[in-house]
Amino acid sequence: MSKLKVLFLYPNLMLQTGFPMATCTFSAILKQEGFDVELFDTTFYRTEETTSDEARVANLQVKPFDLGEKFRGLKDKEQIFEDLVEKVRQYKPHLIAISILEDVFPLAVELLRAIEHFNIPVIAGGVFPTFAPEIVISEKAVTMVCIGEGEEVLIELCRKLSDNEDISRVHNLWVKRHEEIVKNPIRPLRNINLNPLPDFSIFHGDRFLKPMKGKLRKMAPVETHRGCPYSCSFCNSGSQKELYKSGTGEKFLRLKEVGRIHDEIKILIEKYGVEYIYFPADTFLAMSRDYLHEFTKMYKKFALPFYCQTRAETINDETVRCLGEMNCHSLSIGIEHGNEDFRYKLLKRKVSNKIYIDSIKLLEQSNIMVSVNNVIGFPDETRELAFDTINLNREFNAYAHNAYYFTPYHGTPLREYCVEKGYISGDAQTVNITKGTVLNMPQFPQDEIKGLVRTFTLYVKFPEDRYKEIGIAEKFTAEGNMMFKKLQQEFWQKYFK
Ligand code: B12
Repeated sequence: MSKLKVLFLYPNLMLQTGFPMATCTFSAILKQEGFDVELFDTTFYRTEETTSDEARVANLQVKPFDLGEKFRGLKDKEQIFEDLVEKVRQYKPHLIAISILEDVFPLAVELLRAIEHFNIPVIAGGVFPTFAPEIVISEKAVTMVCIGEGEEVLIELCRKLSDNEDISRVHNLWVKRHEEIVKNPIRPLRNINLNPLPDFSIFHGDRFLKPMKGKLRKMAPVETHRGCPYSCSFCNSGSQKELYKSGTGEKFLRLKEVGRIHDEIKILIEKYGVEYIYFPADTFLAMSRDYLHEFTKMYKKFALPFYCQTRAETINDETVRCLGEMNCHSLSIGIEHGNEDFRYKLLKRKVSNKIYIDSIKLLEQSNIMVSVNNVIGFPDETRELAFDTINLNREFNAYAHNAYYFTPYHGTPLREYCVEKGYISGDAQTVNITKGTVLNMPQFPQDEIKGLVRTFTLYVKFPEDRYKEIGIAEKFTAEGNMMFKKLQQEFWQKYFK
């Protein structure tokens, strides 16, 4: 066979810029191996009416911003399929590799069906295929599903395809063969220090641009960790740990060597002119004191502003000092829910309200812009419980108090709970966390959840004597919408000048 050609497909939400580490890393690895790689990305097509960033602006979570001229000429959704077919016709790949998060699975299926007639093998990987392999493999257009990490799978698969060898025994893969599905065991975890600098060049250069706190920045992600030490019941990270604990007996959480991170950042600045870093770790400060000191010493030399997310328990005088020395610009903390009992029992998140309040107050004394993330519409939640979240948020001053809809992702313990309780059907498909709830709960109707998500920040920031007006703004009636618009204007004037 001539040089093996791989076409990566990245089904994305409209204008959700920022890079997926997996696709960029795979591209670098496969190029290193001597294979040819190209990409088809849906980011700049009009696949939805509004972007998730616009939904955040409407719900008063981020400052209104203008993405600028560059982002105005989006192509229509129909055009995607024509463009994709044309791309496949011209490039003639030997393998199509698609990365899928749950909320873009329907789009992924549409894309794959549009090119099914080319009869090119398709490998699907990512969090959704890992935790819902039956659903993904049952799609006719999919040939193989990768469970777990993909680096070594892709290397082996491409070598085998290139050498015309049997591909049905590649570990981590579920492979369709005749009428059966071969389910191979999980292989050991990847040593992430072996990964080369992700290849950002396969994506359009505008993918570097990301609105951060009302300003468009040239941003790139740098992977420091893989995995999370915690196991919250609504997140996929706990299930990753379980997958490998039972599959290979290994610990999923790994940290990259500081020296490797240094080299990546240096290239990002020198080669790509990056001016802002995003550390996509689930819990950035999940590191030992020694590692933190080594990291701080290394990063201080660059001191590029950066964004990261961490847990409240990791915030103390020392970590705040280190974040300051490194020039941390923005940090998110997941509050998730304001009722301790509910949080401990249902969400398996054992952190007290006191720790939340103390950690955010400590951060208030720094220059770091802190956002807190909250969720409304958890299974069994009531309006009263949601007000516990509002009341906890009223105890401190964050730059943004975000509220998202609870989303029952496949592979999370809370999804199973939702099915058990009859809040969703077993085959329910989730939607993006900014777009609505899929749970049907008699004690907490969908419209009430929607009303509270849109007014959450108002309840947190406005004095209690305004609650009557906010109550009106919760309703999706002409009067409610008018009141919401009025309060929204007032909020922007006051808090997002
Ligand atoms: C960084 C990040 C982002 C980035 C980049 C997203 C991306 N596609 O990588 C941004 C900011 C864009 C983002 C957005 C969102 N995210 Co996010 N994000 C993360 C985070 C914190 C780290 C992901 C990461 O970089 N991991 C490192 C890479 C290397 O791992 P990986 O992507 O899992 O890929 C490995 C394997 O899955 C596999 N693999 C992946 N793709 C493929 C493809 C092939 C062909 C093969 C063989 C293998 C393979 O191999 C990779 C390496 O071994 C995770 C949490 C987590 N720990 O995973 C959440 C996570 C992925 N995000 C999540 C969510 C919900 C979202 C949003 C909906 C949130 C929002 N704000 O709207 C959006 C959705 C965007 C979309 N396109 O639909 C959920 C996904 C749940 C699900 N089941 O789909 C996660 C798991 C967090 C959670 N709640 O549990 N996110």
